[in-house]
Amino acid sequence: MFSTKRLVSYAVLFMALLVVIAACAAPAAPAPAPAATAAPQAAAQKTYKDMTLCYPQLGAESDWRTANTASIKETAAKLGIKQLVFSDAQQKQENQISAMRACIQQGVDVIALPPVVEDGWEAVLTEAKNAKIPVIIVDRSVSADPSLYAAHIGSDMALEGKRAAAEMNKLLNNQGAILELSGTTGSGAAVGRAKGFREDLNSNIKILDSQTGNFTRAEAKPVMEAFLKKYKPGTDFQGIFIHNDDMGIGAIEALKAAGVKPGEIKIVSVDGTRGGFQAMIDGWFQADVECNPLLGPQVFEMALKLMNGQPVDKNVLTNETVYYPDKAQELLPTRQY
Ligand code: GZL
Repeated sequence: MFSTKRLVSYAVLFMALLVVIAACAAPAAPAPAPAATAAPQAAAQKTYKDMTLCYPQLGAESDWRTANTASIKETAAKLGIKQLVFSDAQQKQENQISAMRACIQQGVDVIALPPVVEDGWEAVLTEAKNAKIPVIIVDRSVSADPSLYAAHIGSDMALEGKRAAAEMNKLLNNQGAILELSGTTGSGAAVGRAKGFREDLNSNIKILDSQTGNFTRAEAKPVMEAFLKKYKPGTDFQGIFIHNDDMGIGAIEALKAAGVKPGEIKIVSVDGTRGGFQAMIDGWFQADVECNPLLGPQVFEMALKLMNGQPVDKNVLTNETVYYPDKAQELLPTRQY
């Protein structure tokens, strides 16, 4: 028989064995929790002082364009942005594209492009996108795929054309013949206005002829002179649709020289500049469809949102109206452009 002493030793051995087995089978103690990591710091919000914005302006062809340039430059100065990279393309698309490429090279934060014409922007917009530089299309539209730019801010040009047609229908009592002095060929403004005008012009009013005056006084005057050699005012045509006030002022010079009196021919213009208001006061224009150039505040507000990765509306259209001679004298002193 085992002595008591031997039994105790066996028991101690057995217990030790149990402890060893339990230790081997016990799951490993969980690793200590990692030290809590701080939440990732939200990227600091960019401010206007951080902003370098590229504005490859299309030209200086009209009072509207001058006011648009002033709105961009004055807003940039007021907001105290880091840098406005401004250039004037003299109404040439190749100059605008070169200016954009220089801005992409510079690594600007945002490009705001007022495109001279609708087509031909895919390549440079793709380059900007690949460089992760958002592009805002300003004023006129582009035909490029909307995925190639962040947003458009500007006027509904077709609506402006429709408004002009409604005025012409009233002025000509829904019958007769008119001439058209259109804006820059292929520009979103001229294409849209012509389209909207034709959609809503009364079918009893004939568009006798249409020529471009490229949105300038200097180019519109000879076009009107040529029209007057071909068509008798009052007899052959009773009205003129003119795509902007500057061309209207050029046309008035030719009408005056041909002995036409204010009001003999019904003229509907577009923009609502001071020059257009004066032409209404003098009896030459019977209506002026508003097209607002003062887009600076909206452009910079949207640009800052884009810099901070915030969502923006894809198409921001300006609210516009039609102005008439009976209010022109009273409103002229209030006009900002
Ligand atoms: C319209 C703008 C046009 C104006 C013209 O939004 O692009 O260009 O109507 C200007 O006066 O030259």
